[in-house]
Amino acid sequence: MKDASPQTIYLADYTPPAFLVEKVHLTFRLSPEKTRVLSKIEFRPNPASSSRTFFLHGENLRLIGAKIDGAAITPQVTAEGLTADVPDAPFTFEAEVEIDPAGNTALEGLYMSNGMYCTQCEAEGFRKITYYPDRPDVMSVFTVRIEGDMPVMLSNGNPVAEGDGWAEWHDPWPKPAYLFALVAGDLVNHADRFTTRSGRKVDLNIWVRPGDEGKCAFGMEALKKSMTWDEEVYGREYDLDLFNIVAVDDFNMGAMENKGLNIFNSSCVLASPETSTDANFERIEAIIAHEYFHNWTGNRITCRDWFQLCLKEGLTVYRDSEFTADMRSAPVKRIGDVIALRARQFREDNGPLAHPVRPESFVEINNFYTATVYEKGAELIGMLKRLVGDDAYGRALDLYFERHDGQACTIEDWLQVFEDATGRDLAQFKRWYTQAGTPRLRVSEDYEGGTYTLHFEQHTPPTPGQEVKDPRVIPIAVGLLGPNGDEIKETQLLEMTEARQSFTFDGLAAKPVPSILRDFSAPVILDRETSNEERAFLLAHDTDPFNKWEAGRALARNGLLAMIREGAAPDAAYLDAVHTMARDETLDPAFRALAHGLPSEDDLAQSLHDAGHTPDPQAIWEALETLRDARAVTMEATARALYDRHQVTAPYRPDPEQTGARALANAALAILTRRDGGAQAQAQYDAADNMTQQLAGLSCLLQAGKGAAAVQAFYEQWQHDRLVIDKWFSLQILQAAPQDTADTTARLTEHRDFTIRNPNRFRATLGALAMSPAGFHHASGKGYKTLADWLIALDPLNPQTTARMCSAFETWRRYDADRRALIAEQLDRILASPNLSRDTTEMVSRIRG
Ligand code: 0A1
Ligand code: ZN
Repeated sequence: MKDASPQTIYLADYTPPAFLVEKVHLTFRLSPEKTRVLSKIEFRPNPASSSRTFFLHGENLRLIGAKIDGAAITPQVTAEGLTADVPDAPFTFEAEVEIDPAGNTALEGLYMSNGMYCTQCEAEGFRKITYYPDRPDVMSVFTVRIEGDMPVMLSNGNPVAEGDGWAEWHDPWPKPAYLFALVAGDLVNHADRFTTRSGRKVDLNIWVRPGDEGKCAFGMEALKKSMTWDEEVYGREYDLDLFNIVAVDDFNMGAMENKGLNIFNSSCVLASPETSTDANFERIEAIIAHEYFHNWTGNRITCRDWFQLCLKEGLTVYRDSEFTADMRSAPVKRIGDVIALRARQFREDNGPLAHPVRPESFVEINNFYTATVYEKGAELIGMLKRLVGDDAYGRALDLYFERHDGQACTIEDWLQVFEDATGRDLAQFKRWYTQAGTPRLRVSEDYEGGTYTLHFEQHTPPTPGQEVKDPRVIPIAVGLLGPNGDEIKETQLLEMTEARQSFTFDGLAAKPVPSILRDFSAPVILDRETSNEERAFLLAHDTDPFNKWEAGRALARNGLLAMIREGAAPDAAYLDAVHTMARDETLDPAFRALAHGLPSEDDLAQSLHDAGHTPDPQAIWEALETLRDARAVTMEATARALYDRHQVTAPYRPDPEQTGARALANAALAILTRRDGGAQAQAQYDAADNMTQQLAGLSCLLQAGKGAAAVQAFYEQWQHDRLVIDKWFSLQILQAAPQDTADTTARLTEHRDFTIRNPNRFRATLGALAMSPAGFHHASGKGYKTLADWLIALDPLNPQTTARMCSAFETWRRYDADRRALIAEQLDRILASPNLSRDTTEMVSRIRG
């Protein structure tokens, strides 16, 4: 329900909790509509607080009764919680409340998903389970008794005892309430075992609904690899005798790191070759690792308050990206991460939702699980590591774990550890946490008498609430190439600290070609006037794989911008360079497949906007189509050869080699489809024995306008599999021509398998609309209206997912007056909906501006 005046929470207002919790005992009497939760909480006054106000969060709870030290009390209850008079000494608070898991469509707190009970407590869901100080700096030891008629009943930590219709769990590690979890249902497990390096035997389980047992093996291997990696690389060992993962069909996010009982969106853990693509496998491996790594970076050391979210998320994303780089190809991982960072985080930084990695205020914390907090947060860790060096990073992390184990910490604590471990002053580095916006880095150069100079100038445009930005420390990795393409200066790290700064390189026989921001050493936008010849030169010769890819990407982007702005023909230099690279068998196929990708429609729209032009989504789409057609003409024979050479004949494995080969062959298939009208795609579709090949075939057939029969066949083959049918919904929308995108979406929302109640299905459908710029921004406005209609319908059921999906509108100010008016109309319509949630109200108000 909309608060009368939603309250803004400020970091500056943080005060320590008045009371700490020693121990909690919870009893759950499960019943779909009337679950009883009995709590017994041992409080003591916090010596670090001068307040003695006793306040417990609680929302949508029916209070049955409460006691202090065994005597019944009548607390004051509001929509946000409960207050009571309490002794100025340790005391026990007890309460009995009733909640309605079956009616909980918001999927926060205790809810039901396909007949199974499960919880989601981050960030502030525990207060929907019982009265409690629901803040991360209150850590306590939990014992949980579950009573119910479910065959499997799980909570955090270790099982203590069980009997007919009950089970008891104890978690010895103090934790904040957001890490609490409970699951009960008809579940089966895929079990395994891991022995830690100190010899602790850990039982591992992935719990799934009967029928999904065959989709657990990959996740289990990923879990064991993660456990080994964290021991070897960070010296972190698992700390319980049991680690449970549960797959849940209805889940707002990807997964959740609850202590000893991770809960996963089933799309992020269930995998089989027949139903999952290579990309799914890679993502599942990364998410399993991410949640596991949280056991130390998040659980053992947690956040003092939600403003510090990046403390656990930035670091854990960074750790999972290192893991993937180690398991697979480091350059391919880096390029993929930068593509995603630019697509999501740069976009966020450029618009009305821009906020610092550590925000200073929020209305609804769930709206701050963003690309900025997660992905830019991870980039900051990467920069810190580059600046201090690998050894010092290792020492700092050891000190972090030693000093802060068991604590709820801040970014100040984190930076202090680095200062103490390295003797470095990080005051300027801290600006990366407090200033929003992507810095622009302008570069110019001169060469005289053997000395080459690079001149840099940094500037960060204003963001909402932050007009002026101070210069940041920017680690710029640079290498130099000689005129013949040889590397004459290996990568070195320039440390820019001023608004303008120059760096010189002496003793050069000729003017070099610089390779700047290697490995994307800082999350900035590099602005350098250079020629296409130089880009083609770097694409051919750069030893840094990221910058090699970047050079090709810049060539493609420039050519496309000229096509869009000036009606130019496809750039011959680009076509030639990309063709040469495709044939270079010394290059990793996965890299070549990536280098084949073109800048996205959204990327081009932003580039046009940055250059002072109003992007026309239809013109962008047409330019991309024209370039793809031109490429198909010049590359037809090469594509044929690549397709044949990179067919995988060995049994399916989602490993980097096979994944790379399939990615390249499928890039070739997309080219061939433009020439053969879909004959090869149909053959691939018919012969496919795995989802990667089947879906690539289907996607090409839809692209060629020949997909009708395959779409029908695919549905019939997979209608029993929710996760595959999500792909079926998405693909039809993503492959529709722009004028049909909204209508296809609307038609699919009428399909009997569409449901507003399942976030995966909703995202597969409406999210696909939002991810199709030319269709979403169709001049008729029907894309905007379709999305707004569904967001308005979803908000009363699930505010969190509604609010997240509103970001589809965040780029609206880039577009022409007609589109802006159409979008404003929809934003206003959403805002005018009766009882709009706090989540959606905040998001739409910020977007609307
Ligand atoms: N901490 C989880 C993500 C997560 C965040 C919020 C949620 O509900 C509001 C659910 C999950 C992670 O980083 O994996
Ligand atoms: Zn996380």
